[in-house]
Amino acid sequence: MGEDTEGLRRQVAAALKEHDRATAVRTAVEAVSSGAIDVPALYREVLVPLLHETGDAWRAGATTVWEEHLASQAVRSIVELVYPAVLRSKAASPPTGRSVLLACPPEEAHDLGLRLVADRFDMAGWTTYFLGADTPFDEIVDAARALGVDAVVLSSSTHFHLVALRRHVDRLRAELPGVDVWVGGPAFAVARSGWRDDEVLDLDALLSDADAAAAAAREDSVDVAHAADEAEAADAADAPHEAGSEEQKA
Ligand code: B12
Repeated sequence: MGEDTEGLRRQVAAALKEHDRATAVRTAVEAVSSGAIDVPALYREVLVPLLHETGDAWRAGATTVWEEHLASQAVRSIVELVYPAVLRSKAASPPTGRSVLLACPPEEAHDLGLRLVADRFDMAGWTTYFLGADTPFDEIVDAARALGVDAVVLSSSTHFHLVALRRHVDRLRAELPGVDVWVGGPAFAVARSGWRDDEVLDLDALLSDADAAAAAAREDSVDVAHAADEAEAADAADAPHEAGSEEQKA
């Protein structure tokens, strides 16, 4: 982490420690709008560590539940306020033509992590549909069908939700043939038995494959453009006669 990023993380954390939501939000949002930090680095190096520290402090009894709520709501405000920067980044990436529905399964309240994941899909050129926390199973199915998505991504933070999640994923697969169903989130860092590797999403791998495919597509289009340029140059080499004849005509 660069010194500036570390400084920003400390400023936002200090403001939240003082329960000063306005300063925390303004500091983070201005850092993005001034170009001091980009959104992926803000998430990775400032917001995620800050929330994890808040959770650790709560578990250690050093932070109250309301302070944890205050911090996570301030982070939510920051995330929504930098969404236009996410959309600019999305507009600059070639569209993948793929779409993803992101939801927390029933009874899972932790949706902030998944909200950040949605932005990463957006920035990689996917079309995203984010449904948030505690989404009823049938609504996930209906939305996936109505929107015709290519993939459904579910997040779980609490490991005691994993048994129910296994059931949901199996049912989703049966109800949505041809749709990729992936899971992820902190619960999988605690327990992963009973899950296949291809079910637990490796986001970096998926999005870097997509980046590589997009780069290859760009190269192909550059090659096509070069071929077109070369063909044009060859035509131009023949052209003097024609141009000359045009001139003569004129
Ligand atoms: C904020 C918070 C809450 C908020 C949630 C706000 C919200 N809408 O999201 C509220 C107050 C609602 C809450 C409630 C509870 N919480 Co809570 N909470 C947290 C806290 C402090 C931060 C979570 C967070 O937002 N993290 C920041 C995000 C950005 O990080 P992340 O979730 O890890 O996500 C990142 C990656 O994991 C990944 N990711 C996430 N999802 C996915 C999905 C895919 C597919 C992929 C590829 C990647 C991915 O991408 C993200 C970006 O890098 C954590 C502490 C911690 N260590 O995280 C506890 C924590 C998750 N909570 C915990 C608990 C126990 C609870 C409660 C049961 C408390 C209670 N007794 O009521 C309830 C559960 C409610 C429920 N039914 O789900 C425990 C979970 C323990 C466990 N191992 O199961 C934690 C770890 C706290 C602790 N240290 O014990 N909580």
